[in-house]
Amino acid sequence: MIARTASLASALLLGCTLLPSLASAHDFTLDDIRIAHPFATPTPPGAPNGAAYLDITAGDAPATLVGVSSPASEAVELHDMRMDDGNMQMRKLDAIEVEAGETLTMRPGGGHHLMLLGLAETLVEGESFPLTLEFAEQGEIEVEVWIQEAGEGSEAADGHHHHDH
Ligand SMILES: [Cu+2]
Repeated sequence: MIARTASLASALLLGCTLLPSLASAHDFTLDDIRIAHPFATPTPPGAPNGAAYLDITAGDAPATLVGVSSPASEAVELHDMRMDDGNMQMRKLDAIEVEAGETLTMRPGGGHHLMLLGLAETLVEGESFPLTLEFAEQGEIEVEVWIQEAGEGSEAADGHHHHDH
């Protein structure tokens, strides 16, 4: 468990300093829940785990995320990462509740994220994979997760930052 925790933490910390470029944001809706730009950061070859991030905006009713699954990994857990006594601690949550009208933002480097445990394949930049989110009241929605490096742009540049490859 210690080795696993350490590798998870280092994978997450890779994305700590900069946010991914989200110039081409992609959104999904389920009832009045909005899921904005799901993404995952690339993993080194052989890495057992990865992490995915997305924003959830609840509509008139609260949105309670109770389960996530994906062919990209054996399991997907809801995690929260916080500083505790100077150490980054990750804990598993049974659910993530977003109040009506609120937005939950997931970003590398801390807070909520979706932990991909037991990756089927290395997460390679430029590729994507499906992810199914299950909400307590509204049911399931499948979203497409883009794999992108967390090293370009910034939150301030979101929507204004364009670049061609
Ligand atoms: Cu985690």
